[in-house]
Amino acid sequence: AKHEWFAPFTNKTRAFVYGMQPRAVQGMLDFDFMCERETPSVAAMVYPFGGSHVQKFYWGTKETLIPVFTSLKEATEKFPEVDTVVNFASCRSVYESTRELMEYSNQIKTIAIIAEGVPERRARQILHEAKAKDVLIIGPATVGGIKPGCFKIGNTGGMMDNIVTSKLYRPGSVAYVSKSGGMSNELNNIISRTTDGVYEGVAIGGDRYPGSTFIDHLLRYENDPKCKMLVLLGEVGGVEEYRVIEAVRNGTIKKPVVAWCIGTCAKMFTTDVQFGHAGALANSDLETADAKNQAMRAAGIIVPETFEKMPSALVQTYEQLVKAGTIVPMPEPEVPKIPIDYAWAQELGLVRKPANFVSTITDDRGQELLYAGMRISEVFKENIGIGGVLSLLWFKRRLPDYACRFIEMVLMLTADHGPAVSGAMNTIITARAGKDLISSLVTGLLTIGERFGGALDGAATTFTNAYDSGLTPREFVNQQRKANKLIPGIGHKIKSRNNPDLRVEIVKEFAKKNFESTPLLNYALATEEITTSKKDNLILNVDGCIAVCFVDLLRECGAFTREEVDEYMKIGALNGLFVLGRSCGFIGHYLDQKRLKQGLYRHPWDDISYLLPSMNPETLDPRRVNVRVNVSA
Ligand code: Q5B
Repeated sequence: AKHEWFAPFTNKTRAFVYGMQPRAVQGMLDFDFMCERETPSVAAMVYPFGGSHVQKFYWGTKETLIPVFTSLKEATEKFPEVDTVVNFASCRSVYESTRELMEYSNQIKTIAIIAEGVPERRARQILHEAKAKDVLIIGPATVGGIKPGCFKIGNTGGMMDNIVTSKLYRPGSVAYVSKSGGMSNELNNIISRTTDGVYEGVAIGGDRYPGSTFIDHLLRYENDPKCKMLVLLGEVGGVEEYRVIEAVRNGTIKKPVVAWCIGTCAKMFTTDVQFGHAGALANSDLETADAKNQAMRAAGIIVPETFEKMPSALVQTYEQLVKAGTIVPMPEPEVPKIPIDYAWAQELGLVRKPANFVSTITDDRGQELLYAGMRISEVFKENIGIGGVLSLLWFKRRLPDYACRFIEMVLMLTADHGPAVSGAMNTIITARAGKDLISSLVTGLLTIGERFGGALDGAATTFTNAYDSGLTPREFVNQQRKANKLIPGIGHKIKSRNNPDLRVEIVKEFAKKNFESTPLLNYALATEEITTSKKDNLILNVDGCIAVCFVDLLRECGAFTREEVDEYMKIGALNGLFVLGRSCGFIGHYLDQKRLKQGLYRHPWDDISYLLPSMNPETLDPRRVNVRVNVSA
């Protein structure tokens, strides 16, 4: 967009942000929206890494997309109207990137350099080249600048509420130049309280060799008819204020200037003091704040006695300009509503919303991860083991030591039962089909169910109901048989009374030794007496034994109410023990197959009976055979 030389920023200014700075971009867009700009001031970001893409930002309460280009060439081609760049490159790369930006000086006319610590030699080279190419440089080591109602460089002005308080959403008549963001914020505040507000403000940066200086900006303000009053906030160190004095003396600057140089306290120190900015050190008497304040006062610049008297100097000067008709105060527009980010509003306690999820077991938001309220460091300090961790994550409480040991024992003895069991088979076949660990593990886990490994909850519920309702084991077995139901937890494919499952023996022994009492286990063993009298393999199996012992544990350890125990049975906690334990084995089988480089498995034909209907339909379907028999009879 065309603009006068003295007004590089208008409400049409479009900029690139160089570097991945989404917060700064959002701040600029929020400012634009507040100022009722028609288009966002940020046209695109330029970021050499990660490929060109788009990023989502807020435009008021709606969302908009801002492109990110990896090259300046692409960005300038796509957005020929952009003439300003806010360069967030670090002090290490800012020289190269600024020089690259200046290669587009037919388009890019203003560059703000934010980086601190730019080597002075590099800063001087940039300065020199920018002059030759007629590019305005603001910085380095600056927050940038702001033109109310028009444009904001990066993070200038601070948070949105600060911008509103300082009325930076609409133009005033006072333009200032300072060195840093902090000084600018101070001026934004003071000027908004003492005059009709800021027209424009630039912080030139605290280094010794800023790309543009006080005089460059004050001359712009002097020539800008909309600016009526100038403010300069300098500091100890450097001689740039003398160039302003000269301009006032020779009449180049005619508008009233209110000025102050901070750092007058330097004289209280016996040695030379380096203040915060790299350039804030007086190398001669001329560079002291006192000398500069005196010289400015002598030249006719309005310099208060102290910085504290700056507001009254501003009020006086402003009122004179109003009286003379130079400034005509405008009616205040409505204070714009600032859309606040949800996260920030929540932090301030301004909004609440019902959460979509509730969790009561872990919390990772604080400095330390919590398991049911227990710090992870405590988990290790107290050495609670995997049984203790499980008691926290599954049952949300610390269980007695013997209970934790029982959990660990269950995990250990269900960890595997060889490659032949159905779940392990599935894992192995899947691994051999070339699938990954998770897929192979999951196929094994999906096999766990009522018949294989997943009979714990069923066994717990069935035995408990029978016991609680006062059925004798015999009555219980008969009832199940009558209902044509298998008893979960009874029976095994290979284990039997003559070939006992030693895992079951270990569980029984532990429970008998450590639990308060084992009424459910006793009941299940009495049931086993009956079922094994029918068939040798109808033993209390590993699922059944763990299940009844676990109910005994939950009921007798004193940590749970009866309702809680019932709920854990209902919601599948007990099957969780087998699932977790057996995952160890399935992963082992997966790794084993991969290690052995086993190829794709194909089941041999001779292990499958192929009985297809077309071969001899009448003999294949027993129902048809019966039909034939009946007919012939
Ligand atoms: N009958 C386990 O069946 C098996 C009966 C029953 C009353 C019963 C079967 C069963 C309940 C589920 C269960 C967990 C399928 C087992 C595990 C983990 C594992 C696995 C591993 C590991 C065995 C023969 C006769 C019939 C049936 C009667 C059978 N079960 N009566 N209650 N529960 N159990 N699953 O040998 O009159 O002749 O018709 O489903 O607890 O999975 O190592 O392999 O660590 O990985 O094929 O240990 O018991 O018996 O079906 O031929 O039946 O016994 O009614 O009577 P079988 P079937 P009848 S542990």
